Amino acid sequence: TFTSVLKIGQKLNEGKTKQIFELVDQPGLVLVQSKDQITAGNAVRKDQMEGKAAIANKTTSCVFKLLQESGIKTAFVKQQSDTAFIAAHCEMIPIEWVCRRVATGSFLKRNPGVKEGYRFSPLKMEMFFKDDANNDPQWSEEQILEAKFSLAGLTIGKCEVDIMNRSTVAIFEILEKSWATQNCTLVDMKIEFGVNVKTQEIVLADVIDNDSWRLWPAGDRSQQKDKQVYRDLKEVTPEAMQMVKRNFEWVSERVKLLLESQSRGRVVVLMGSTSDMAHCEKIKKACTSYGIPCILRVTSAHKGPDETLRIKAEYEGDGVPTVFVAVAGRSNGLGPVMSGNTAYPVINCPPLTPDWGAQDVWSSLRMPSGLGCSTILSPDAAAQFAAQIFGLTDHLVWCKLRASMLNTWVSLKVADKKLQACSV
Ligand SMILES: Nc1ncnc2c1ncn2[C@@H]1O[C@H](COP(=O)(O)OP(=O)(O)O)[C@@H](O)[C@H]1O
Ligand SMILES: *[C@@H]1O[C@H](CO)[C@@H](O)[C@H](O)[C@H]1NC(C)=O
Ligand SMILES: *[C@@H]1O[C@H](CO)[C@@H](O)[C@H](O)[C@H]1NC(C)=O
Ligand SMILES: CC(=O)N[C@H]1CO[C@H](CO)[C@@H](O)[C@@H]1O
Ligand SMILES: CC(=O)N[C@H]1CO[C@H](CO)[C@@H](O)[C@@H]1O
Ligand SMILES: [Mg+2]
Repeated sequence: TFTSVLKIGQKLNEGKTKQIFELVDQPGLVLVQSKDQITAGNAVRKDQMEGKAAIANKTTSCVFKLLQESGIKTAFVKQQSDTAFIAAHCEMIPIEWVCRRVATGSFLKRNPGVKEGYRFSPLKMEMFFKDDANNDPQWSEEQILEAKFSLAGLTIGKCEVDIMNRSTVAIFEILEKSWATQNCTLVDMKIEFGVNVKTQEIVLADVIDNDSWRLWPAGDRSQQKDKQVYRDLKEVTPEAMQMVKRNFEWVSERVKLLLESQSRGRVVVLMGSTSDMAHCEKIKKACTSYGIPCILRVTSAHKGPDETLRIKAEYEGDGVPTVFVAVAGRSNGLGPVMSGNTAYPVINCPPLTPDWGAQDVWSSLRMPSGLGCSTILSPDAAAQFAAQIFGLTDHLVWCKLRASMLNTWVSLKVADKKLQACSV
């Protein structure tokens, strides 16, 4: 058997909680090694905590897996060992992006008069310049712009700041939604971005672990499971450190559950004829990209209504939440007949042709009373709408929709920036 051994190169960086090593055989990638040490108040308090690195590794890898599967661009590549993972080599942007849903901690000190528990909707964003010597001062957008950071050949300007701002909000919402499945409130979070040295893309980098967020089970501060427990310790005793470690373990066990779907739905596409197969395959492909199983069936409500209703009963009978998509050209009898006979949602997605499309579409739009089917012409959009229905109860589907919205926004932003650069 062949075991690949990582050739560790020189140490590129070392901070309070981790070391970064070059990988000799994998240019563009680095090894991120956690240290068995917990710090608070900028390392004034420093205690070794055996096993912390392993727990942190587990937490980070699960969280990054969740974000990556959702479609968020991150530096994370793969887990290497108990205490280390491989990541894209980044030049780090020295700003901590803090995102808050509930006011607590340092926010209350900086904003006297605001009571703990104040809820931010929209989320509250704050930026801090990473500068230990000055206790990480809060920075305005203008201060970041004036700093004119240049990393891996990319200058951090308005476009980049906007991208990080938007990404932080999306990442928060994804983690918040995921923790909600465990009845846990994500109170606030801090993250860092880097510029991927190979692609010059801004990606979520560094780590996300208990150091990075406040988690309140059942929204109850007294049950907090994050590093705040450690910061709040009056005295560091072995028993107290055990409690902190147990809390961290609690998180690292729960965090695995975030990757599990809470409900399983499916899309059933009914087509009036196999001549619509290509159209239906597009719907199926898009469903699959959201992680939703999609089944294709052939049935005509005009020519075999008994069979249409039998197929309907098949999918109503096993308790799996189902969205039907009806694909029928010319006169769409299929969607309306389904809609009149099932309580599940029905989406008409008629394959319109240029010659008669303008007339045919009315068979999907003008319904007898009592029918609630919707009509979406694009196969991708029909799948997206089905995903939005499942996203109400399945956080993994919701997270993919949320990340996709962010990525679309970022692409537009980058396209506009390129266009402006060309026309100068
Ligand atoms: N993927 C990466 N590529 C390069 N540097 C990284 C990467 N991830 C983290 N780093 C950097 O590694 C250093 C060590 O991390 P850490 O111990 O958290 O430092 P700090 O004490 O400054 O928070 C930091 O400067 C961090 O920005
Ligand atoms: C981040 O986005 C929010 C909401 O769009 C906006 O109010 C805020 O000014 C932005 N901050 C920065 C630094 O861009
Ligand atoms: C969350 O709370 C609800 C209602 O109290 C309960 O039914 C459910 O089992 C809890 N879920 C978890 C994962 O604790
Ligand atoms: C070996 C070990 O404990 N490392 C773990 C780090 O976290 C990942 C993701 O949970 C695990 O797969 C590794 O086993
Ligand atoms: C403590 C810390 O820095 N982060 C913790 C967050 O959660 C995991 C899971 O328990 C811990 O292992 C981490 O150390
Ligand atoms: Mg750090």
